[in-house]
Amino acid sequence: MEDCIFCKIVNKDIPSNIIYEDDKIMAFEDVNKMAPVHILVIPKDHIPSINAIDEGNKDIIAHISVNISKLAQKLGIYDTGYRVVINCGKDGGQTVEHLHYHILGKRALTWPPG
Ligand code: DGP
Repeated sequence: MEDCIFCKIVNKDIPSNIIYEDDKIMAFEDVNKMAPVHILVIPKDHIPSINAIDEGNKDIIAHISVNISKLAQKLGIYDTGYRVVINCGKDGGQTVEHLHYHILGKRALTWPPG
């Protein structure tokens, strides 16, 4: 997707602090940190939102899932805990239309969200 900011990050057209990368996914620091640890995990393929997850791309989603706790270990939040957030659509607060998992940690996070 030409005008997608996260596709540009995947293609290294926009710089980011990359935490992890393989052939299917990328994890990088969120530019607008809401916790001492705040990264985004994205599929390299352009999937617009959680609404677009289906049988055809479920392997990428599984791959993200198995990597989340590995990333938590790498980031030092595996034992203290963390939150994984996927915003979807306008009411969900999604501002970038490329599926992304926020991983937040290294502070106590309030619940419920506002
Ligand atoms: P959401 O509101 O769930 O769509 O979250 C989008 C997040 O993406 C938001 O926390 C800020 C982050 N973000 C937006 N543009 C950039 C960027 O160019 N670089 C990085 N690293 N993060 C970005």
